[in-house]
Amino acid sequence: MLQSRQLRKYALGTILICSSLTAINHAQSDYQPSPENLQARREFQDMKFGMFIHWGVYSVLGEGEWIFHNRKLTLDEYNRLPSFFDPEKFDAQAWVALAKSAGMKYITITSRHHDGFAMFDSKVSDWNIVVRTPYKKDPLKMLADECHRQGIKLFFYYSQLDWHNPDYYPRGVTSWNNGRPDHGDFNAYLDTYMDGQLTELLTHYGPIGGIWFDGMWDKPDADWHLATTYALIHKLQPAALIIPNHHQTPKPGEDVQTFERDLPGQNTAGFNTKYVSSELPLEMSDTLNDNWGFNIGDSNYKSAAEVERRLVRAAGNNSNLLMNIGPYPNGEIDPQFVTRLHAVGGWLSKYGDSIYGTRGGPIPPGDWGVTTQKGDKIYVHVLNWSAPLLALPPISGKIAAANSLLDGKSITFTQNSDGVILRVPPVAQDEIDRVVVLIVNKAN
Ligand code: JFZ
Repeated sequence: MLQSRQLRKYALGTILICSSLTAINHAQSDYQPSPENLQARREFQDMKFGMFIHWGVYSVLGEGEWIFHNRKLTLDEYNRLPSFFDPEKFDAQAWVALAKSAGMKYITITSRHHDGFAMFDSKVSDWNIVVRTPYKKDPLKMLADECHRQGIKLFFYYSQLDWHNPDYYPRGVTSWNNGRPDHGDFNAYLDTYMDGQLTELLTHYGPIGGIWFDGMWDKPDADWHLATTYALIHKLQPAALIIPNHHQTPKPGEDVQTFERDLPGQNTAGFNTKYVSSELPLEMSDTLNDNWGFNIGDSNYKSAAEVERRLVRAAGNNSNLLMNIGPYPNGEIDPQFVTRLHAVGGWLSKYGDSIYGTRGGPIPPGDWGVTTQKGDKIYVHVLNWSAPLLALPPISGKIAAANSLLDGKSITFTQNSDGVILRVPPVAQDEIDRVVVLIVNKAN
């Protein structure tokens, strides 16, 4: 763990320096999002809460998805791993039902991570689950079918960084000597291998929510052929959203700006950009414990209340929350995750109106809480305020009524040119978010 964090810090420094010096990628510069794409962006924003899933052959070793790198394994050693990855308990129906019961509206799953191992039936390379594992089946196909059946959108995480393919050459900042030859054809890697797999993912699994890219930071100076890759995706499925985790200002052709383990613009993690797009939908990803992939030594689970708070803060910052779980190698999901997700779903069944379909509200987020809005309603989420009166800055429009979301009881308020004062209800038992609904007659 420590080792991997240190390395990431090192990698990060290099990335920041390199990326500030060079304009690296020629993205899809003449990109005009199609009407379907713009519609998909709005639907994406409405969904607000998604399930991130990191699952691969690395899950067997129970030390996260960077184990190949962290243990400095050779190719020959890592190649043994798929032969004992056999997720006999994988149940697509149960996974999707779990996401739904948590109030999540979409799933983003690793179709392949940095080990390059395709968790789907790929004809482009035999380094995939169907050929190399005793399981022999395509879990992404089962998951896609089940998502379509249960009305959940499915996105594919796809690592552009590859620790396995020799054509990923020259190698990047995370490389080590794992036995790959000192030559390779990066253009073939991008145009044949990667675009070939992306074509499979966008043609064999029905309508897909989009592709969540990760790993460009490994070779910040490389030409990633983004223009052709992004155009290919938008051609195959115009509504598919391109969501790059490159921690930089969005490039043309990209449809969502995503932030890793941080609220948009708040770079506490140290590797996110402070620039926040006012145009693109926003997303932040986070982990339910401290790891993405299954780590047997990680019991640092966030409580349901903590997840709810993060979701509310994300929504108040006009962002989605993509919350990660790392399933076991046998396909089961840690019961510790399950109980927490069920609890969050229970909370959302009461408070969901103030989250789903909303956008960030008119009042800047503060330590006290955030606001969201939808139609003529402003939802005031009081997360951290112990006094009976809460004073807020002025808002445009006249408040016609103020009610507590939980019980519909009316809330006393005053509104004048100085702002709005609410008499917030006392905290009910264990209530993490007191939501006051303001009905506002918009000023003309
Ligand atoms: C990346 C992956 O490496 C990680 O395994 C996981 O999939 C996450 C969602 O995305 O995480 C990163 C990427 C880059 C840095 C740190 C974490 N970085 O540059 O410091």
